[in-house]
Formats: sequence, structure tokens, C-alpha cells
Amino acid sequence: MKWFDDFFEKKSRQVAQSASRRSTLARIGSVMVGTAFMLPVLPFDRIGSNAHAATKPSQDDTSCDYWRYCALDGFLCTCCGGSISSCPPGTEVSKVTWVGTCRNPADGRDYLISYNDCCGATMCGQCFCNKNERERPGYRLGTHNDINWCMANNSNTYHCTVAAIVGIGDKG
Ligand code: ABN
Repeated sequence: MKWFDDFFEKKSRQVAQSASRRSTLARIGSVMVGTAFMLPVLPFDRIGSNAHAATKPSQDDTSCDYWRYCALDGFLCTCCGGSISSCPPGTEVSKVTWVGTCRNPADGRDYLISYNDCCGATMCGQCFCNKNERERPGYRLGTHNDINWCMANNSNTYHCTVAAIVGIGDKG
């Protein structure tokens, strides 16, 4: 087996002479960095539920995909005995609210939507929806939707959320 040892000794010496440890590490490093940059651009299937919703807007106001709910965080009152703009019996509409802007796919126009909470009954628990278009973090209170807007009512108990149209954007 001496020839075997000699052969590998010779090869090892050749590699050691032609490639320093530093250049080998540099080469491995560049391969790793290259991989990290390339992986995000590799093609993958982007067709998900949102893409599907974009092509076929929901007409169903008990579905979280309905266009008016684009910035709603809460339980849909349409699943809780109310309607899209009125609270269920036994609850009262919040005195303060947060307002978002959603585009209606039917006419392509932007609408100002008031997301009032309905207060005075325990959490509805049906049709939870959490959409956050143009929503901002909590330190900007007026643009944050993860808040109990029953805070100014006699009862602070949150039940569900309505989505009433309160304004319409210019044709554009
Ligand atoms: N605006 C809905 C809600 C209620 C309670 C807590 C978080 C969000």
C-alpha cells in the first residue's frame, strides 16, 4: 500500500502548495455568500390565497376577504347577529374608532372605512379577521388597529367590529 500513501501524500502536497488556507476559506466564504444572495431570487410558487382573492374579490361580507375589511382586526359583526355597519342587538357602537382606507374592486375607488367596535357583550368569537393594510405600529395610536375601541363607552367589553363607509376618495 506504499504506492497508495505516496499518491495521496503527493496530491496533498500539491493542494497545500497551490491553495493557501486563507484562499480556501475565502473561496468557501464566497460560495456561502453567493448562495445567501441567490436563494431569495430563486423562483418559487407565489400563488396563495391572497393572489387568488385579488383575481376574484369576495362578495361575501361574512368573509374576511371582503374588500371593506382590508384593515379590520376583530370579529366580524356580520357573523355575530349584526350587519356590516350596525352592531348586534344588546351592544352599542364604540364612541371612538379607527379609520382605514380600502379599495373597492367593483369600481376601483378608495373608501374611508370606520372600524367601530361593538361594546357591551362578551367577545363574539365568530369570524375572526386580521387585515392590516396601511396599519402602523401601536406607538402611533390613530393608525393602529389592535386596540379595544370600547375604551370610551360605559361598557368596555368588546364584542365585534363593524366596517362602515364614511368617505370616498377622488376618482383617480
Ligand atoms: N378593535 C378590535 C379589538 C378589540 C379588543 C382588542 C384588540 C382589538
